[in-house]
Amino acid sequence: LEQQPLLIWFTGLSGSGKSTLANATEFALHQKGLKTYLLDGDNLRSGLNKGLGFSSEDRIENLRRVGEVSKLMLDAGLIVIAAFISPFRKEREMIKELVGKENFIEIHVSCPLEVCEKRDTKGLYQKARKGIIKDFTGIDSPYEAPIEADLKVDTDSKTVEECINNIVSAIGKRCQS
Ligand code: GGZ
Repeated sequence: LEQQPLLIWFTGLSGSGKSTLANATEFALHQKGLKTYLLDGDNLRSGLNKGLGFSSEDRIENLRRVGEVSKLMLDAGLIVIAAFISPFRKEREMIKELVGKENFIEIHVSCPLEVCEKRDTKGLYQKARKGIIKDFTGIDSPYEAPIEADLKVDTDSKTVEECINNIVSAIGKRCQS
């Protein structure tokens, strides 16, 4: 694998495993001596995107800024790993166009809603069901699954290790072409 500008985009429901896989992907790429930067809700929504909530408008603006920041980082030659629910096909498409499709890999972190809800690592699904949190993805806000992702990993039936092997091999194939 060679250092080349690349945006590795993870999309999926809350609790699907995006952050886990994004972190493990970053670790695997570091092991190969590559320079990466990880963008996710935690580091963006607390800073640059502070003040944005979860209405469709705010999610669109959140993702627009993520796209622009990613583009700057690609210009600096980094491999950017982004983990956002990014529920709308149109915005994912826009980001792909913005950075250039040759620099974009879309990974669908697929996991049934029931399983994400059962995991409920942060107790957010329970709050959403009770109506304490509004506009929660999968409950009262939509998620549009990718139709043709570069790679789909099923975190319900596969181990983290299996998913990472598939992800690294997809990245490797892309970097050769
Ligand atoms: C979805 C929410 C919501 C609502 C708070 N809907 O599983 P998490 O906790 O750690 O990750 C989720 C994160 C989603 O932020 P993103 O920036 O990835 O979303 S988007 O791409 O749609 O802009 C979740 C938490 O924020 N969270 N409220 N209502 N997720």
